[in-house]
Amino acid sequence: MTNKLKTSFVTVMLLLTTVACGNTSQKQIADNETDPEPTIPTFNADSAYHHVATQANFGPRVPNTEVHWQCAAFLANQLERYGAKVTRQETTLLAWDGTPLRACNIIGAYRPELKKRVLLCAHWDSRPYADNDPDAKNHKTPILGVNDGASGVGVLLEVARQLQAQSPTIGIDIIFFDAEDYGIPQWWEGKYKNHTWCLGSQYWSRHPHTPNYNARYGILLDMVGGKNATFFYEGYSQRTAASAMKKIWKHARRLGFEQFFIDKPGDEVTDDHVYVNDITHIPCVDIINCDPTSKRSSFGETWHTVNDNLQQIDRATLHAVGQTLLNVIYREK
Ligand code: AHN
Ligand code: ZN
Repeated sequence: MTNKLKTSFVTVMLLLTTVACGNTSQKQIADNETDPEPTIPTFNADSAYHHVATQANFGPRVPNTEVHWQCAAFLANQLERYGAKVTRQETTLLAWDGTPLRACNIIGAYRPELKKRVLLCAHWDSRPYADNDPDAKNHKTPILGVNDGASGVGVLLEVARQLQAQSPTIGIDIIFFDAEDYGIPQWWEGKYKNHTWCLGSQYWSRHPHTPNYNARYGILLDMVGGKNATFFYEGYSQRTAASAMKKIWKHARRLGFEQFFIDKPGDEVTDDHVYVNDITHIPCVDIINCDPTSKRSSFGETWHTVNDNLQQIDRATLHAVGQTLLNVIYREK
């Protein structure tokens, strides 16, 4: 080869390499562009509202009552009808005053064969005492627990319906925890006891429905149906499940729900997510209506009162939470 020929050969090779590299990077861009945007189902707030109303119509779902068992059967059936693999986890739990509570966690699994999973949960029981009612004569009356209980379950039943219609890429577990709201009442003047709330989630966390259960993260819904609800970054989730929490709020705000999902820190709340976090080490985020600036009750005017009824429920709040959840779970790969 002459020197001149050598030079042109090298030039051609260099050019070819450049072209080849150019092609590769173009192909990568093209691949990313064709990576299909997942189709996100549309949350039906009427369907969620209907499920909230059905629970309300049972009356207070207080452990050791007939209605409580009827509602458990309804919830397990409904999950089954929506195509979930259902586990009923029945046990006896000790209340703060020593009362043995017949309790039942209800678990619905979608794509149980998959390792990659997300956990969605809410408590389904209602509180035996309206101990935050302005009228002291109601302090031992059971509450209807429509926002506090039924709202989270109603949203998750509509999510279950969507999961049946369009299979998610990852596995999903929906857990309805029992005996969350049997905690020590404000009127008790005896010795204070710890860990009296969240009995069902404490039990599930120590005895998950499948051995070595794991999930990427969990999302707990609590009081997600009230008018003008505000979800601040709940403090415990912020400390222990920050990345999942940021992702949820980012999607919510992108979808236009920034009046509900507030970009500000909130209080720390004792709720089911604390036990899920502490015992299973699955980071779990609490989406909870809690306004740290409010006067009478940070959980809202009707919290643990006889007025926690269907009139407090606003479909717009159910929709904001449900549509956000669908965005989060259908984007998981
Ligand atoms: C306490 O009041 C200790 N925690 C709030 C958790 C809760 C009660 N969620 C619903 N009811
Ligand atoms: Zn409560």
